[in-house]
Amino acid sequence: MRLLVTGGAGFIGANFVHATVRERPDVEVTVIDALTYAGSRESLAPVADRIRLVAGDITDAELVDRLVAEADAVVHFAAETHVDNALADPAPFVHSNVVGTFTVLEAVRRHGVRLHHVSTDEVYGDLPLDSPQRFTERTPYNPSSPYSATKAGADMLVRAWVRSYGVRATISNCSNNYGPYQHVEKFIPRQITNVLTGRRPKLYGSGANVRDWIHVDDHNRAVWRILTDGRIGRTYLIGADGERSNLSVLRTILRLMGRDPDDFDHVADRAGHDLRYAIDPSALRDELGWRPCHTDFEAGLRATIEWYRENESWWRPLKDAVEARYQERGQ
Ligand code: NAD
Ligand code: TDX
Repeated sequence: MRLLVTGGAGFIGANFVHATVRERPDVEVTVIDALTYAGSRESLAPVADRIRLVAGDITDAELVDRLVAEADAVVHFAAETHVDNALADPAPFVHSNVVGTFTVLEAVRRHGVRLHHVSTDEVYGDLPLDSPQRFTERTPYNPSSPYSATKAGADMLVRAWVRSYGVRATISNCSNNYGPYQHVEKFIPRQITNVLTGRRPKLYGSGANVRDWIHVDDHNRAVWRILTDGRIGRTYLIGADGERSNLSVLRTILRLMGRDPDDFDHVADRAGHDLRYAIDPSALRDELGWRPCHTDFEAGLRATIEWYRENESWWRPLKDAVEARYQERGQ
């Protein structure tokens, strides 16, 4: 199989490429990635001689058309992904997430190539705390931020291209990922690297907001299951029953790193901050038999902390600029 991976130099995409090279030697991987601030060649360095990396933008229709024509399937991760950046400047989100997905769709339509589109649970908006309600495939879209609105728009384009043009696509909406190679702007790596650089971790608001955590390798195993056995036109929700408040995740990180669990700062809350995300993954489990392997969150967090300790050369060059930007925003 010749597989085109968009955004393969980012967090989830790079882990996907590593796992694919490791576990599926029959798959020929080409990555297209614009190598924005969020993508790096270093994330693919361990597999560099086993894949082809094309530096390019997914809105470059001619380039995308050429790469799609050479592929049997496309897994589409490329996107602008950080909510705080979207609040500060939404323009790149419309460009990459909406126009980028449109460009990929037009190419797979022309060449009849199978597409899996990677999306987020944030398209469903948020849920009240302490309620049994969780997101399912039938939950109406209700995005809150410019990020989730552009991801929702991209999902809608995929659905329309399936129905109107018969494009062979599936969609997955996953909860919050953690693991190696995640950019230090995101919650868990930011706090780990704050401790490692002698800074105090920063919690938005009271920390009562709940996220549903999944290890990135479990997400990527689900993507492979859907790519091989998913029903065309279907949306699958991916989650691992990992609901936790931000406060409890932060206190666990501090404890695992040998710090006082109260040694952090409360900072300005995020505008429009979604309260709670929670995925009901039963359709994926029942129909495709997928189960998460990383069911011990604390063990996964410990391994992630270890990875950041051992790979300072990967994140250190990014850290000061990220913190300077947060400081400007009072966060
Ligand atoms: P990331 O920001 O770490 O990586 C995104 C990658 O896309 C980067 O390598 C970047 O250079 C590339 N990219 C951005 N715009 C591009 C463009 N116009 N052309 C080509 N490449 C471009 O993001 P991530 O966390 O790995 O997320 C990957 C996908 O998974 C996204 O679609 C995101 O919405 C989705 N997702 C993420 C999470 C999460 O918790 N991180 C959860 C659910 C879904
Ligand atoms: O320093 C921080 N302090 C803090 O309390 C940061 C960076 C975040 N937070 C909070 C905000 C959120 O409630 O932690 C939670 C997680 O924040 P992010 O890592 O920014 O993730 P989130 O906004 O939940 O979105 C993530 O999950 C879904 C990804 O960034 C998205 O790309 C994905 O679609």
